[in-house]
Amino acid sequence: MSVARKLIEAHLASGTMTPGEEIGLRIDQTLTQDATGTMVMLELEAMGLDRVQTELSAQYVDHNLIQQDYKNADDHLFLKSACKRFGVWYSPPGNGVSHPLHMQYFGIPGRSLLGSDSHTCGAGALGMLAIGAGGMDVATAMAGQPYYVTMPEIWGVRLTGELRPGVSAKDVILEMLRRHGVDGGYNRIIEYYGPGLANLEVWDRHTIANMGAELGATTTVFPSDKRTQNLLIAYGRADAWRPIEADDDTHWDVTDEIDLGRLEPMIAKPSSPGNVVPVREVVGEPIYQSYLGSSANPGYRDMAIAAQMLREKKVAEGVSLDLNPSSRGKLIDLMRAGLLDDLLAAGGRLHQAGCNGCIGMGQAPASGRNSLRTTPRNFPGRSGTREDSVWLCSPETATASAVHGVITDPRECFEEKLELPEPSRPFHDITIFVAPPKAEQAKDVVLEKGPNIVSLPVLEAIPDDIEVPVLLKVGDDISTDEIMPAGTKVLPFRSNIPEISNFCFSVVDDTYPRRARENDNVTGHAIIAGRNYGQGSSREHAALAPRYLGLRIVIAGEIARIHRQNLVNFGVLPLQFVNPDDHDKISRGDTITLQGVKNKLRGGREFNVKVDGSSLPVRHNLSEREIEVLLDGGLIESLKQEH
Ligand code: MIC
Repeated sequence: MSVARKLIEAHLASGTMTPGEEIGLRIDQTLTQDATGTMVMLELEAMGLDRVQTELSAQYVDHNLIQQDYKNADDHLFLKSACKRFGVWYSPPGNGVSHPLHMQYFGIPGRSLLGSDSHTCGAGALGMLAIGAGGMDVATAMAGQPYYVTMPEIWGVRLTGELRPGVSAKDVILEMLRRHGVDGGYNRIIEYYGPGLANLEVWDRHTIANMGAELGATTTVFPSDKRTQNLLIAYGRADAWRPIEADDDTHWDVTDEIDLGRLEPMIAKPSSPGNVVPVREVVGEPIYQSYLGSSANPGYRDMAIAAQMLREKKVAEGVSLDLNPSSRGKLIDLMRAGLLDDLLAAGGRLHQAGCNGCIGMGQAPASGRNSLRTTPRNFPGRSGTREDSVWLCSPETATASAVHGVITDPRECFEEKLELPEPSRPFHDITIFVAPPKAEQAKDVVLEKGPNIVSLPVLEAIPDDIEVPVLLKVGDDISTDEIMPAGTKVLPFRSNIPEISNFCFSVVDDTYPRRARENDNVTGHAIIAGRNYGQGSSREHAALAPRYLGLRIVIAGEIARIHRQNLVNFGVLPLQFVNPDDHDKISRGDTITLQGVKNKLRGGREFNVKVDGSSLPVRHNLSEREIEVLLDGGLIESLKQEH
């Protein structure tokens, strides 16, 4: 068996491990961050939960750090009180990004982790079954229920050889994206194995696992081996280690191989993580910004390599070198090693540990100017600048380019490989978290709700006969950043659905919220989309806010896993075209009619919808459980009805 199947088998609550079938997974740990966590806590309140039922749940404040008015700060207080109330560990602002912190402080090989952030999969680096999901699914797991997902195929990627100087883990995942594109991992778990692993530290593996999300994969896993053990020993957590390896005769559903020794520096051009080419093809492009850090390059080595490359050098005039340490501890480690000096003396701009510009919270580039980033995503406008031009690359490429002021192949900066040993005593101090109080004390804690914290809207169930206009038609690869943007103007409203819904689709068509409100008084509406609709972030706001505005049906070429689950959780019917070309046959303003929804969904996978009188075949891939959730009016209603 593969590591992935061993992990699934150990957590299987329902179903069989047949690819394509729905399985239920027992969840040991959960992770939430502030941008999705406020909704999760409101959902726990709406469910009437007393105390979390997981082995461990942790809540991180890493997104909304700007505090330009009371909203972010109110959210932080709310989250802290909710953590005390429900029995969750709280990580205050300043500690850093959820993913590296969780892996370092709470990660345990062999355990399952569900997180309301699509990059939760980063913890797969430690041999965990770590999956990103929408907030409602995480709230349900916190309440002790299984997480339901389609049993994925296991995609074994054999690594051989050793990375050459100037090439690093980011180039491995960019090569995967070059080969397979942003939907290459659909309904698959990517598992890395083979002799090349011996040369990849756990933080390198984290980079590769993190951006498995960009391939649309259910998750990524690595074995738990000697390197995993060494990492846990360094953090004083030796007891957490246990070995987990794939068996020699493992059967893989899909296979691939990468010779690390032949890999060259890669870069994703604007504005998709799948738009990857070798760096050598784009050298000489002038740059405005080089951005280091984020959950996609969170390790000590990722900043340390930049510091070494920058020693006694200066950043080119006019280039902004933005330093975003992933955690308080990594910043302290760099400082203790004297490397922070090199970064700052060269001209770096130091930002606080957190998500920051990765999700458009500051550091937005000048319009149309090239920004090179080690972050995981470059969807249009995500940086905060509408006409942005963001490229994704390794710390080596970002640093070499910062020095020269143009995109530079970093291999020319290395005569030999630089040794970057992890600090022998890295910073690790559990008291940077607030531990949850005992159950007896927790009962009396009152949730602190500032004026920006608005309870969940009550939504009615889907009617049995639907007749709705198409209010929006979009093409392929629309990300949740386009459906429900983030950034400084929008993110502070994550705990306020009526307010945040005003920003829905503003990148694509800013008349949508107004038109939807006008129309919702009448009937509700439909959205038509192409392939890979809803890729990217796990934010359930991308389902809940359009639903609040009256969205009833999405018909798409294909809907990305987390977004599809979020639609179901909030009672929106996700359908797919049987013939992808039918996308061209529907226009904005057409009327979609579907009569007898209940019988149609229960009666089979394919049926016809009427589009302005003519019939089009559509299909659903809902499990029986999901059909009932949908007909009940969403997951909260469904859970209430079970009681
Ligand atoms: C992202 O990369 O888009 C984030 C920040 O991790 C999001 C979280 C969010 O939208 O709050 C995600 O992927 O889930």
